[in-house]
Amino acid sequence: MATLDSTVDYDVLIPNNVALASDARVRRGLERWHPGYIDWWMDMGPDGFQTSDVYLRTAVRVESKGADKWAVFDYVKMPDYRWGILLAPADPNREIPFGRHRGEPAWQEVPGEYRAMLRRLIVIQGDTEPASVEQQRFLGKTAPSLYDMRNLFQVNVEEGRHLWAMVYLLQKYFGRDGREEAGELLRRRSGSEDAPRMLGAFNEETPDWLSFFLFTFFTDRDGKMQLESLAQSGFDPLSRTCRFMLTEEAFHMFVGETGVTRIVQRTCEAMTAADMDDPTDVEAVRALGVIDLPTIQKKVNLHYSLTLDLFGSELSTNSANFFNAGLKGRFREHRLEDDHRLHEATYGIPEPSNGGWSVAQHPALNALNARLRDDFTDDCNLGVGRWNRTIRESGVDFEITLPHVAFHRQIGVYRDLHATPEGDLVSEDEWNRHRHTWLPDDADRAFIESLMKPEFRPGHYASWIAEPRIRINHKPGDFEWVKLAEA
Ligand code: BYC
Repeated sequence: MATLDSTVDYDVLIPNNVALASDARVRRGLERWHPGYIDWWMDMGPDGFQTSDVYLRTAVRVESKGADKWAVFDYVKMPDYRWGILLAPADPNREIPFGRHRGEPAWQEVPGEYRAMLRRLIVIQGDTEPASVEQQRFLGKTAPSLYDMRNLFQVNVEEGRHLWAMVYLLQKYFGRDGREEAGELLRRRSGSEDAPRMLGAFNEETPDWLSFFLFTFFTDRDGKMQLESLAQSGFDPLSRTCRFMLTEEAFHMFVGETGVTRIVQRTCEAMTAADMDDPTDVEAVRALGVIDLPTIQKKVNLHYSLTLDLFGSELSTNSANFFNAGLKGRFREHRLEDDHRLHEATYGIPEPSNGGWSVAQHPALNALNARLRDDFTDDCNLGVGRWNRTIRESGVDFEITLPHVAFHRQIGVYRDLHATPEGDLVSEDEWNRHRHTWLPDDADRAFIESLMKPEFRPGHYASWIAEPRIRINHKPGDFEWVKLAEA
């Protein structure tokens, strides 16, 4: 019988609230997968810190009940982290909220006709989780503080747990091919020529801490949008899994947003202290040992555009099929007020017209990726607004903006266009001539890299980033977030 309590059973090899103890087949499958996962973590997880004690958050139940919080904090060596299988509590009356099966009871087993589609969605979601750990594996060595290092490792172990979440679904509901897919998730590698990760942005490098903060701001936010859409799924185990993953995901975006805020704040403080009022005087600002705002803007352009590609093509029959089938909904579908079937509805997509842009209407069912991407942009703009407030309050005259949707796209309806960040269409030659003013070039990368020196003393921060205002679990400023193991 399924566990009614939302507390996790930690007395077993694989902590869970899905009654694994009484599900011998799945338990054996997961126990067989476990050593490969640990091997992968040791090979591809944070390099050089596996024996350090890290002050980590671990989920112990799937919802907070009064004084009993859903997670506890303590020092843990990362390979000993309790990666578990945690699903949000079941609602026995839940119905499929959208698509052609709307109103039918949510599926507790995989609907045969949609098996392949569902497996594909779960595999793609699963593939991104280990990919991000691989992309970030060397960052610990250049952490600007122990606080930031701890946050990086927290994000990493939770991505590891999210992989477990998808592997559980594959093993429990997809039999032999689910087990094979679970193995493949450990075989592919970010950036590999032979066996790359499935989606573009997950094969890019995350070479420095500004990239890390922008990745967690933008790309983890794609994770949030996709998980919100999958949390609506008519396949109830997927919905419940994603709902709990979202609890953890919020922290990842907090890391990204506050990380960039602290960088911007430090830059503005240094400029003000040096009585400098031209933020575009890149060399002079860099000489202060901080990251100039134009370079941050270029990195924003890069990470935002790479992340837009993760939404797939603006017009997609796949997304229409996912929706019609009741497998993947819209962002917070349950809060939307329409027929949740979308047969008559349309959705506007910007397209070039007469040297400018106009909005063309398309069947809403085909435009679901564009809609989710627009919801993503709205969500991003809230955070960008907070960065700009920090700049404004310091008296510096600069504004960070998100580039036009057609800028630097590799996937979807804009991929063959050459658009500037403002959305002007230019020739390929002109675009290439200006590329270095819109996207980071080798000199920008070399400058950022030159700042990436480790700062491992408790309570100290690298020159280019401000101290955080909010600390995890109300710990004091000189708290030893990571107890580094002796070399
Ligand atoms: N790169 O109809 P299309 C996260 C493929 S992040 C390479 O345009 P569709 C996280 C596509 O697979 C969230 N290939 O798009 C964040 C398809 O291939 P097939 C991850 C791409 O299918 C940070 C073909 O092109 N979760 O959690 O409607 C840290 C035509 O596809 C790309 C999900 O994405 C690309 N960028 O939508 C850690 C949710 N884009 O089938 C974690 C699950 C498209 O013809 N996935 N293609 O061989 C989905 O919902 C959909 O698969 C996508 C694509 C939104 C990705």
